[in-house]
Amino acid sequence: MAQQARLMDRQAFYERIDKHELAPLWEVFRELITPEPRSPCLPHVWAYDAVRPFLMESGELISAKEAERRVLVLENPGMRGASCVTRSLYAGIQLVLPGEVAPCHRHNQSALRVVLEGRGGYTGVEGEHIPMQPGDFIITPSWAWHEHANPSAEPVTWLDGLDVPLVQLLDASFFEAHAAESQPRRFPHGYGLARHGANMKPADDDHTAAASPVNHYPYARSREALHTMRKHDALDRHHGLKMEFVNPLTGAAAMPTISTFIQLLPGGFQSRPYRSSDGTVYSVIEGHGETRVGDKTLPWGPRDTFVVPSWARHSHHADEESVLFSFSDRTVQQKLDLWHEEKE
Ligand code: GTQ
Repeated sequence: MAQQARLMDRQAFYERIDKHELAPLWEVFRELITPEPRSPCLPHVWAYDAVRPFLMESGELISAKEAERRVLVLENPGMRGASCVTRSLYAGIQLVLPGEVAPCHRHNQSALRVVLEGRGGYTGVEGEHIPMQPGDFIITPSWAWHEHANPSAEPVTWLDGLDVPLVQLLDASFFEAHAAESQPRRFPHGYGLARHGANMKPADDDHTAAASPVNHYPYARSREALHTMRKHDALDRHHGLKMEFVNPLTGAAAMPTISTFIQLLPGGFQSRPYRSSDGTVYSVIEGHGETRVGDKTLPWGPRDTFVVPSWARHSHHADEESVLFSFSDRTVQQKLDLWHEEKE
């Protein structure tokens, strides 16, 4: 009875302080300071074959120009309406139809692209036309002017990954539209890769920036590297053969807010269970397999996208030789001394 009265006194107290924008910590403490990550993010796979018809249908409903960006957002089923694939990251699948230009703009959100379909598109980044081939990884750094164009006869699609929710959390979003649909082209074909992607840098140029000066990591090169290394290197039990994309000037993650990786899993490979505090988005470049996340199984094939939440124990199985691109907020967590992993 005394206990009952005490609880009612507390409730009355909460109601009084509520009017003064005050609340008792002790009622929420255990939801705020959890013993380990407890994410609303759920594991999920978006099969490209299921998304593609809707994407093409959207192409008949709105132009790239009118939409600014014609994208179907990959909404994590545990966070519908929040435009996020993990708590900190956004993902979407973008379509540019033959003859279209998604107009030039810039924002301080950083973006990455993984090309899914089509061979004739390009992204203009700060005056360089970066050709888009399937599997290519392309960076649009924070505040870089960029437009997307498709002068070819086939549709071009790709996976977008942006740090939108992270920037939203910080209330730090800035955006500007360019006066022209396309910015003027200022550089020859392959310029960025020539300048910073040939294991050299311009002598006497000490300039470094948070984002990699290389905005294009062609799949042909990454694939070649993986296959050459595979002839010698032992496989990691948790990751197969996994490489991180880096800024060649610093060795740091290629993007300041998003870590990016590519990994080869040989046919029949079964990875040991693993978890880390960075919720991770995977884009399947080649191969078929499945990823077990807790008690859920995510089957995957080429061009599919799947997400593994923070701290969810998972393991990959490759039915055939497979290549997975992945991205997460790991580099942010590492800079803040927050990142953890656990290997079984
Ligand atoms: O291509 O600039 O998926 O600004 C979302 C926002 C793509 C882009 C997205 C964007 C872009």
